[in-house]
Amino acid sequence: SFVNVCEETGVTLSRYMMEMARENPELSEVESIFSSVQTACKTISNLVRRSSIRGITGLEDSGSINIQGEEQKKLDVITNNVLKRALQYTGKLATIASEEEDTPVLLDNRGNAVYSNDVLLESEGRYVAVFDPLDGSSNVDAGIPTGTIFGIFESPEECEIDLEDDMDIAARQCLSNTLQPGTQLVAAGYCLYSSATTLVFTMGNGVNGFTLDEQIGEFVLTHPNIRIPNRGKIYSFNESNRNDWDEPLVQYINALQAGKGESGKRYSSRYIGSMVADVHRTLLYGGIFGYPADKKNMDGKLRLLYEAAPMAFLVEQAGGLALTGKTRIMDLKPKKVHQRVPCILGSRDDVAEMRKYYETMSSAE
Ligand code: P6P
Repeated sequence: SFVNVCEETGVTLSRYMMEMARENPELSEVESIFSSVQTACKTISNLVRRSSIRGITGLEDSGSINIQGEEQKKLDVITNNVLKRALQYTGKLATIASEEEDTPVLLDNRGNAVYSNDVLLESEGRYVAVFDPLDGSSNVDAGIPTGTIFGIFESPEECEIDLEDDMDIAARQCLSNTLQPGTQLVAAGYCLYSSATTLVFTMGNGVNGFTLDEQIGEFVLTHPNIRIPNRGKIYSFNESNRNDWDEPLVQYINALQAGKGESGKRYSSRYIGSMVADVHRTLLYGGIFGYPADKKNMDGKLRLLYEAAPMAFLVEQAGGLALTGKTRIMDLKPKKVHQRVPCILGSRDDVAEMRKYYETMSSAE
């Protein structure tokens, strides 16, 4: 199984990935995908830092609305193209799905989208990449942290095609390539663009964090083998939605605010409103983060395929839990690419305590 490689801090990501590929030949193709991801993240970091200087802040001039119904920012489109190009020219990807793409895109080994309305050419890529190129982009003009979230699946050999839909054949083919549960993830990670640019990822055997050293232009290992504390003292939710939350969650948060939770201590509230930043703090400091279901959004706001599932993989690999309330997020198979899911994740004991409220109150119903 996976042989972990050198863990001394300071080793570059490029060297880490070369050693990892040498020790784990079955992951050597993932290494070239990671090489393209890290290059894309360096480019995105630069774009975000210099967006005001380069005049690429604000909304997309065309006033375009993405499939989520959100106004697209210039950086949403630019960063999506950066990541898409970096990934497709690896020649390792069969399909990519993005928050900023209406439907998944099937690629040939030169990285060109290969489907048209009727003919589906063969694609030699073995993997599927799913990503949110700039999560939290609504915050970027105010200098608030943002991030890139990505997940890598193996591409299934065959794909059932449902001829009922009105999408062209290849889009249907791609769609089923991407609709995989988090348990099928081969790798997942995020890149945080904040006071530092930090790439945190897992390949199924622990979580490692690399920080961009801009003096040498390399990510270097700074957070080997990240383990989330079993319990924290921070809860991280958008409390403006509190009146619409499930009752179990309201009771749980009330207990934390009154110091009446299992730890007996009052928790602090920290909410940045950028998932990557809130999850990164939760991974390092412990505590609980969530975008839960509410009466207005029964499935919450975060997307299962390219936000909640990759983050759930990371949190579980670091020793934490990631649930919809009661159900394990990684077990959920998406029905649609942009499907939303309630997402509550963090320290094992904090999330387990939250789950007790759901189990106790729903069984009482
Ligand atoms: P709200 C950003 O738009 C995002 O998708 C996540 O990064 C973040 O956790 C959430 O939405 C914030 O949503 O409704 O609290 O502003």
